[in-house]
Amino acid sequence: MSPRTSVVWTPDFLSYQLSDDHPLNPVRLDLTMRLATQLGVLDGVETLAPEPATDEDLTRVHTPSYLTAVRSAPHEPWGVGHGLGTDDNPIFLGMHEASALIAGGSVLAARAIAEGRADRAVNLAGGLHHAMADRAAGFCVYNDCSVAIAWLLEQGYERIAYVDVDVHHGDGVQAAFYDDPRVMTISMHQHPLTLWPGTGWPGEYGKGDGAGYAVNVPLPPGTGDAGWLRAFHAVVPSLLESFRPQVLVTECGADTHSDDPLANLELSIDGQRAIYHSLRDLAERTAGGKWLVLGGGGYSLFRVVPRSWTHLLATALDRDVDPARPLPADWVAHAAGLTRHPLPTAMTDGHDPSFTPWGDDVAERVDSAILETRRAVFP
Ligand code: TV1
Ligand code: CA
Ligand code: ZN
Repeated sequence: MSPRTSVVWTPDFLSYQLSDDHPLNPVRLDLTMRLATQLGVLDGVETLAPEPATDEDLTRVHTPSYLTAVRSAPHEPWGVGHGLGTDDNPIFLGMHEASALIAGGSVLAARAIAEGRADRAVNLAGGLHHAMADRAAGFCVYNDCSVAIAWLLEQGYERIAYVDVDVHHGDGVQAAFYDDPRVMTISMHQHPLTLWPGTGWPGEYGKGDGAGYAVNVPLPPGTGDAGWLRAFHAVVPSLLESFRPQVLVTECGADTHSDDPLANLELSIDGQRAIYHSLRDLAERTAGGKWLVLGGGGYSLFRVVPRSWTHLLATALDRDVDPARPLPADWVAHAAGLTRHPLPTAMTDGHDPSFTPWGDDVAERVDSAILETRRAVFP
């Protein structure tokens, strides 16, 4: 039987705009939905419109005093604290409402799966993995990933796996469940010595009952498709095979791409497409086909995110898009009206992600990262 996939979407997601010149520009979501629509990926797909997460949902993860601060910040911006009012997390009008709507979207996606109405559910506006219990961080106000996982635990789920392929460490989700063996968190990311937030060392493996249920794979700057996939396949499948999650939750930030302005990995669209296919395969093989797909970072707004996440949507819908597919002229014309950057012409970067750069010194350092992680989590 082919899996049923729900897509959570509302144009109101575009109101999560931290500031005019902020890298997390919602135009990337608008361009993705336009591209997926114009390629026919969303034909006949019913989208689910979210409600804002309730205080009950949010306080499974966040403190009540933080919610009060987020609500009041736009009106009382002085001395609000909680990480609010920084360059990364500016205060904006409607901040609570926009952030709670995204978290509500991830809860709705989780609910579609829990109620058996869907096997897979996607919220591309989600993936705000840095927000902590009591503070905003790294463009993230409410941690929708953690809020959705906490909701699933509340329904009685006992094993949730969270796999984070964003180039940044999934620190907020790791922290929320650090001592909880019901949630296995795995983050692949650029090495903490070279990228904010500076955590995600292999030695961070969980504590108390949760020891062994946090996994970190730091990758050297310059890691490309082959090295990234090599590290992933050396670590993630065997962990999920033994953990046997009831739901696989994935944070699918597209900021691993070589064009991304915020980080220094060197993946291509083709490598990212291969990641999404591997995640789908793992959901099928290890999680009974239950797959909750969240967005995340991705700051090459025109050249990368729309193509990468269109492949992600297509993967979740089992409507894989041929990399050779040209971009629709209407989409290119629309995007060309918004940027002076040259636009891509096809759904590929022309890379073969299975190509292995033998002898490359980055490959060697990827291998030592793999060994370090394996030593920490396979005692
Ligand atoms: C406003 C305008 C904010 C331009 C932030 C890059 C900006 C960054 C900006 C930026 C930027 C970071 C730090 C802050 C150390 C801190 C969605 C004191 C050109 C999931 C979050 C990265 C990644 C935060 C989020 C990082 C995600 N990098 N221009 N800020 N400073 N913060 O380095 O994981 O993708 O860069
Ligand atoms: Ca990550
Ligand atoms: Zn990121």
